[in-house]
Amino acid sequence: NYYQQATLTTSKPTLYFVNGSIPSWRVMMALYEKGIDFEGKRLKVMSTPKETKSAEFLAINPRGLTPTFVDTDGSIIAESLAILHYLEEYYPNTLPLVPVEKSEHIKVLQRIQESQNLVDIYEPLEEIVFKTPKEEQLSHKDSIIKTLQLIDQELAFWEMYLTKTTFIACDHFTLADCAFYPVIAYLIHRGLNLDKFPILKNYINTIKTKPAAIKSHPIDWAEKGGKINIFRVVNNIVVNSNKENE
Ligand SMILES: N[C@@H](CCC(=O)N[C@@H](CS)C(=O)NCC(=O)O)C(=O)O
Repeated sequence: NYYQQATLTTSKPTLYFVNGSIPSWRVMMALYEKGIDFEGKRLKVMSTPKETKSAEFLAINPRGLTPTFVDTDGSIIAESLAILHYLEEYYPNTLPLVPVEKSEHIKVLQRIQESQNLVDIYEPLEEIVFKTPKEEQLSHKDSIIKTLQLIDQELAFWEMYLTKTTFIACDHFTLADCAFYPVIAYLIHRGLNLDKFPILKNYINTIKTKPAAIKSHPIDWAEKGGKINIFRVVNNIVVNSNKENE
């Protein structure tokens, strides 16, 4: 009967998300851009125990990670990039974000995966700043220098891509922009300086004004950047370590 059905299926899909996290941001951007109505369920990770590790959420995703998307038919899918493809496939009557034309199509597929490179390269910096005791941080100088170099090398690829097309994969907004923009916007929030990459800077300023970017922007994030400026902290570690060795 009607009431039974109402408890079994929901009228809107649910997105479990962590505020300010790159993977959740990617999916939200696609949902807003495609115009898919959803219920967002924010899980807190700063509290102990983390809400992502509650029994209720682990029953939905045993890894206890967000984003996790629960569709109206009960389908559950995790992993941000997989969810992007899922939305494209299973919400066919929404704004398409993967072009049909082959040369554009393959670029979108490639860029979606490539967007993860920058996340993977950057991650050690957060490890050092957030998870390493202060007195140990100086010993990571070499890995910081290496990581900063790799970030620059990686950014150079994206700068080059943007000399060829207006958006990150082709001349219109696609799933690749949903995958990539939150990565670079997050790094900027953490203090990344894009002065060496003017085209990328310009791209960010364009995307930033899109309704989907505004709506998916992390809650309570000030325009001036995060409380912890990762890039400033690691640069200070390098400078202080050089002083110690003088
Ligand atoms: N590869 C995953 C990464 C997901 C992930 O690491 N999510 C983090 C937020 S950035 C999370 O939910 N963490 C919760 C926890 O650590 O308990 C994806 O792209 O979706």
